[in-house]
Amino acid sequence: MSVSQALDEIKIGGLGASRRRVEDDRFIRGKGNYTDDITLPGMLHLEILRSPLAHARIKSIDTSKAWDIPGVHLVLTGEMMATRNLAWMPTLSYDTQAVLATDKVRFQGQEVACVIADDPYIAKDACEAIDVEYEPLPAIVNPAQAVADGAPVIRDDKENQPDNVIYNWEVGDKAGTDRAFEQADVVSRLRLHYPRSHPSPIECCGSIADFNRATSKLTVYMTTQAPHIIRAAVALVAELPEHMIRIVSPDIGGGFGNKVPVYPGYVCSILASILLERPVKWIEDKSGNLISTGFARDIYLDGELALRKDGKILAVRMHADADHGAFFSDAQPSKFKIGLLHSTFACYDVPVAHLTARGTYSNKAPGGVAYRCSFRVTEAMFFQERMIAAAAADLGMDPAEFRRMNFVTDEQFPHRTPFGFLLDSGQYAKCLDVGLKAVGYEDFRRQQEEARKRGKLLGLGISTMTEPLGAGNSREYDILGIKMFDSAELKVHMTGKAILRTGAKTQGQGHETTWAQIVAHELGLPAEDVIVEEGDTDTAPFGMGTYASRSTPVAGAAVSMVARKIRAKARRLAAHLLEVSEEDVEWELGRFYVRSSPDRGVTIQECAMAAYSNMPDGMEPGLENTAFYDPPNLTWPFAVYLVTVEVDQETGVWDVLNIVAVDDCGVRINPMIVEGQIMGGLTEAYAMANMQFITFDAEGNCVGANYMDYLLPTAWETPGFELHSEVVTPSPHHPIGAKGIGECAAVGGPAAFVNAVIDAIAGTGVRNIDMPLLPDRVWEAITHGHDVSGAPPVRADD
Ligand code: MCN
Ligand code: CUM
Repeated sequence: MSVSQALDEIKIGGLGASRRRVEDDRFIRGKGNYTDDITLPGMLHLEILRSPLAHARIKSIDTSKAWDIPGVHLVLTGEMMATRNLAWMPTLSYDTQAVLATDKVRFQGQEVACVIADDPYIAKDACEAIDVEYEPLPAIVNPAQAVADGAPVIRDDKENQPDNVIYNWEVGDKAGTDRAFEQADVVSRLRLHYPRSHPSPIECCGSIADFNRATSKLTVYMTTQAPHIIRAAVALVAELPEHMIRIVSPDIGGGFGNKVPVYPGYVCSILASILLERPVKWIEDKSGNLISTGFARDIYLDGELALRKDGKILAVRMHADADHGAFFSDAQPSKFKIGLLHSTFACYDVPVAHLTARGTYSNKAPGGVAYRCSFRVTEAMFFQERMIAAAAADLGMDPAEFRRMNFVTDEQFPHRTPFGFLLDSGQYAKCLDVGLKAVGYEDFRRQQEEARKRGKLLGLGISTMTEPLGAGNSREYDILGIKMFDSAELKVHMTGKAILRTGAKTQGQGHETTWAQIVAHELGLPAEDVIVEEGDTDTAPFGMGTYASRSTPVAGAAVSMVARKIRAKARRLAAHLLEVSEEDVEWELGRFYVRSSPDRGVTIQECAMAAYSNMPDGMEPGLENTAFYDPPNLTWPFAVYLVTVEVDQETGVWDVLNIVAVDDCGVRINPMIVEGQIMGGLTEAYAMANMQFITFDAEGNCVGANYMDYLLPTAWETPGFELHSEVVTPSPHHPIGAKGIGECAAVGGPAAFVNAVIDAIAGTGVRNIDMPLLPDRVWEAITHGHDVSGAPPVRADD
């Protein structure tokens, strides 16, 4: 793009414009329209009774007192759900999940019954009036307990499930990896636990189901990141015809993966509305959200690097033990049981690798995948970068140099990883150089030496990452057999104003702003002339929703493609208006002109008018179209994050001195929004590394299901960031060269913080402290010179 073209684009809010977010007008003014803002005539309220125990047999449930409370319309239990075959529902990972417990409760906070009443207070009181008699069973809170001899079988509801193992899975070349290890000069090993974490968006989950007996139509307003998938799931589970189901995602107050799964509350509100023929609203409270929905991570990683003494990585060997909770309900679109964990070490040129993974049940809320993650890529990159730091230390090599010598080089793209992924493009060494310069690497190392002599602990952590973003393509990715692609529909009105709809669903990422910029880039219409709508299955074209930072790589690409279809038709209209043949018409941003006399031209707006008022003979009127986009590959952004810290030896408290981020996500549609995504991701990374404590005791009690322990950093705690955008490697297969960015900083960030703290205490012999690096853990590591595990169960006095 020439400079003058780029300036023209900025003028109309096109590609590269840091256009202000149009959605923020309503959000900042308190005029958003969230699920809980919606009130329908005659609407009732649903509250859920949750299990206080992690594992117990249900002996009896007495709901009679709840029914007697004035204002109560319905009390639902598992037994009643079972009469409609709805006590259990299928999960997106081909398991089953209890909607309301029948035989046993399997985690603390599990849904046992629910009450539908005139208002939420009556419903809550009535929940408390329900008597449940439990017979407690021993609880399992980690994979080692799950597979121990004599462990109670959690899923005794299932046939052919004699134990707590969900799967054993492997990928890579075992024999080749074994051979490479035999030839290694040095073998470096690391084990760690990536703790449970929770997306905790500001808005909790909720739904309003509205079944209309007269029309037989079910409308559900709900907090979902993927409305069309929910429609398919409701059609299957509730056995309702698909065209009689309308799912609407209104404004969403943050998703972060929490709003991908299907929750019992949704199902109960739907059934209640069908039974009562009135709208039923369910809005979760904060503790309900924290204790029962969408956990992520909880994985034990153990791996080895085979190394040559000059620093070359010869092979990677890795084992993962994933704790999935009581139901295997991962909402992830791959056929790989462990998600995309095997994207680990993708940015390094590793000749051979082997990964094994085992999934187990435990007495915890189901979870495993979704929190700003692209399905275990967060764990993959965390392990990779912690392992790289440990290996560099074992070799006595500089960690930056060690990375550089093992990176996939610019000439190697497209690069096939040993686990089978195909990397599209990147300039890894260049990003690292920018980062090292920005952080003042050499200088910092000198300061660190000097400070150490004075008994002060400074540390620098590096994390580099690449991430497979943009599920699918449809050849390799599907959900319940529905192939992964996405869509966009563009309607250009006669005055040149337009409405764009996609199959994605923004939850704060800014699609209403950025999609209009893509249309502006492709058609030359000012972005402000394009409104963007998502989330209503009756109007939006079919799409797979927003997660895995797939919107830009897939739906965003569909936006380009549909705009190009519109432009192709506009070209025919232009030729007609200019009275020349189509081949003689040239395009520049917003205007067609005659090649031989560039002064003779028509604007895109004039073409739009002609589509309704002056089309050539035989041409179909109107200027509307739809595009479905099936990406040929994932997009692979790259990033380098550098963090410097000071650790206080006496207390274990650590402070961040500096954070430098170099992100290459290809072409940036809206640089300001991209920076916002990176800052948000780094804030979450900092929170996970520093302060977010949510775990379990030996009885399976969830410790930290509150914002006193599971801290959300505010502007006060959050350090400042220095962001760099000078490296741009377009994705070769994306129509505008963009790659995803939404998760990168949350994926790559945590290792930079942990590496910084471990670097600061180098010399103590400590290889690992599990997140969160709470002061007492860091203090213990320094004082006793040993690793500190964060694996549950925690001691009662913790
Ligand atoms: N963008 C851009 N140029 C690029 C890439 C992206 O301008 N080269 C813009 C996009 O147009 C979009 C935003 O950045 O407005 C994020 O785009 P993308 O990387 O495609 O990610 P998605 O839109 O698919 O968002 C999903 C991603 C995920 S999976 C989680 S989890 C997460 C995240 O986004 N949840 C979020 N960021 C979040 N941000 C907010 N505010 N709220 C959430 O719930
Ligand atoms: Cu994995 S959390 Mo996001 O993909 O919605």
